[in-house]
Amino acid sequence: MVGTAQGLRAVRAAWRRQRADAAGLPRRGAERARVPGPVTGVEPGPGGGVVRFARSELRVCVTGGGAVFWGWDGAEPDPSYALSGLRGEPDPRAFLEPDKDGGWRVVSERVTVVVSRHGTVEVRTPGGVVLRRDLPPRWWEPANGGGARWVQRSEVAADARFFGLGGRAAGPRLPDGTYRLWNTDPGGSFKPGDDPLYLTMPVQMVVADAGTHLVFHDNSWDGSVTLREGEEGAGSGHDRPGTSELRMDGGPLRCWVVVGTPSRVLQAWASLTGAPAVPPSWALGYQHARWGFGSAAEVRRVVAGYRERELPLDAVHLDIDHYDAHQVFTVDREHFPELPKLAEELRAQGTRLVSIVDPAVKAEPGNALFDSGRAEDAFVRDARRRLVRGVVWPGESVYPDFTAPHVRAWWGRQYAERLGQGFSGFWHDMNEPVSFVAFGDPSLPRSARHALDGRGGDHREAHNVYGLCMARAAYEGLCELRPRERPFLFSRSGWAGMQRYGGTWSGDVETSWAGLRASLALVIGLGLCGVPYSGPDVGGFDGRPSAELYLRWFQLGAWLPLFRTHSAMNAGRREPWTYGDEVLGHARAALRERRRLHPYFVTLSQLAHRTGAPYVRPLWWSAPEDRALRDCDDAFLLGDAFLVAPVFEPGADRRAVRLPRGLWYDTATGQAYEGPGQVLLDAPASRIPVLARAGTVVPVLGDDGEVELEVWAPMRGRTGGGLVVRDPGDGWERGEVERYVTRWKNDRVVVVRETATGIVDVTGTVRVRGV
Ligand code: MIG
Repeated sequence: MVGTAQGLRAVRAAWRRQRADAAGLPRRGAERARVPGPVTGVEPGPGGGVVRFARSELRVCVTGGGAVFWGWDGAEPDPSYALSGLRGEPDPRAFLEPDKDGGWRVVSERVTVVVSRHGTVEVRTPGGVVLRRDLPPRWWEPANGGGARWVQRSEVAADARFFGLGGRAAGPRLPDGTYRLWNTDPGGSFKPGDDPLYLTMPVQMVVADAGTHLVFHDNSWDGSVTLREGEEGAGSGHDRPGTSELRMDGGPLRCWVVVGTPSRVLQAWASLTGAPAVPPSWALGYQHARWGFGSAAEVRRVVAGYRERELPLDAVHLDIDHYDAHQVFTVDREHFPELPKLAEELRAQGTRLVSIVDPAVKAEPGNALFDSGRAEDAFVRDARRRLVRGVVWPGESVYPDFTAPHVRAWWGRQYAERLGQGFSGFWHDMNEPVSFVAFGDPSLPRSARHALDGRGGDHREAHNVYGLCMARAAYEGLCELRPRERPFLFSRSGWAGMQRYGGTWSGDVETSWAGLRASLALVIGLGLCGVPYSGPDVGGFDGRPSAELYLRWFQLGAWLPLFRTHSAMNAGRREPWTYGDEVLGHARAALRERRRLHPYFVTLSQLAHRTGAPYVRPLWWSAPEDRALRDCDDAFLLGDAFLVAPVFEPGADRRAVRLPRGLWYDTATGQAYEGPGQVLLDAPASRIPVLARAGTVVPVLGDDGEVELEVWAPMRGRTGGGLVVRDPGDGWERGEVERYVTRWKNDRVVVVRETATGIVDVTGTVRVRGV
């Protein structure tokens, strides 16, 4: 665009905007540094109390669930965009009590918090081992008043590894470096190392020999985290601890820490921030999207292509090219006439329609959405009460302020139009939010005003929760409009707690082998931050993958919660028959296996809702003490049953796989391997290695279309088992958790179901493998 007259105008406008933005923010001027100073007194209270220092105070509260809150300078847990209504009560038995050297401590069943005389806060296991040491924070306060910037430096064990921080392409184990906390559209496809991306979160999961903990700094401002892994002294020298340094441009210094096994930590996290929404059953199938179907006729042709080749297709996603002039909540009626009819026709064939939804509203009187939003005073304004304008797909646009309740309600009502067109699900895009004509950042000016649910503030605080609040608007709107169905939505941007409303996807990932790797890193990392439903654009977003890369991506995608092919406007196509007959055959096998495992994905989605456990887990999930597994990012666990080892290299027909302890069966050959250790497995073009844990019980779809149980023999002399939740349909029913136990009896594998009233032998009805 630059170089054209229009481009020059846009660049000049961007400069003007940037200057206006700076002018709209309070000038920082001289700053004074502050640290807490020495302790001056305490005030015990339920779960902890308040420790006073010369120049600050610290509120500490341990909840019965093992989560610890602390806040400096009077910060409390509320208000918060991350927390759900429910959270643990203060532990009634825990109080501040004197510790040595003039410090104070709170002792509870699961965790001990020790506050030193100068404001160092240590989180220790009940056995006294330090998991995290937060040094006294340091604030910089503008001499002429206003909010402080601050830094919190923390130490963790020398062997600790860092995970999380939202969707990070360099993960899942986060290498040393600085990670910005500012949701960003990279403005083109991304690859490993590109940072930040669309979805950041101040959530760290730290795994060390001494234990696992999660830290959440409940603060949505711009900031950064600098991580540095520690080093062990190896006999001679001292250990150098790992460090994490969090710098925030403003907002409260408050955090939550949860301690325990990975599964306990995620459970406590989900109870703090909300249970992950359960996607409707069909959203656990295979979905296909394209930017640029261009017409309903083309959609029909593509869907017919799937049918002719007997490839199951559960949903088709329409991108912005089906809008009228790129305006959300409209339809290009010339190319997509009678959308409801198309939706009905596809639905009859088992394929739903999903619609992209962008937040930007074309700023043009006569545009119905603009007019109705203006009547509601729905759009973001600047300090002088003028509408803030950006440039997005519809052209010059304004942005709904989703941090205002009345705006969320207004926006939520707009989904009635989408439901009327026959759409069953929603794909939120561009909600970092994006403006192509930048204000120094491809987003809104930092001085833009937001309601922040009555508190009032600017974009510096609202930016990172923009996508989260948009998801809330849609979710709540859909619950009102269609109360008997669970909404399906997934969103490019978001923040801590977004799992309450839906999932996400990996955005515009580069079409390369490196992109393939990054796309898995995002899914694992987001799962550890409490967002279990996600997946990549299979095949990559841009360009055209080689047949081999496409196939390996497809084979990975088939084992991820959101399994979707998608690509950019001018990129190569992503239908499985585009890459020749051999690829088509192997893709068909992957699709069939996905369909066969549908009842298992349903179980995982129900368990994620109940326990917070992500479907996709790092290999160390049940063995965080196994150091080799912490460094292993090329494979993952799918629930308790499977270990999936994708192929990330061209030309590979075998790969090394690191196994956690226990017995594992190669599901293709039935061959058993004992972990811990590394094995070399065949990975021909027809499949990627998938191992089943000995003793596991997996619900699968039988040839007759009924759910049956597939059981992998336990290790001799050991027992196994599994949980199963049957598909309760697309409403709000929860389904019952069925518990199975497997064991050897003489030379036979016996399977029983444990119920409240007793034990039922179900051996006769299951299929046993691995014997
Ligand atoms: O500026 O709607 O990540 O999935 O196809 C690009 C067009 C806008 C970015 C999304 C991508 C989508 C595309 N969108």
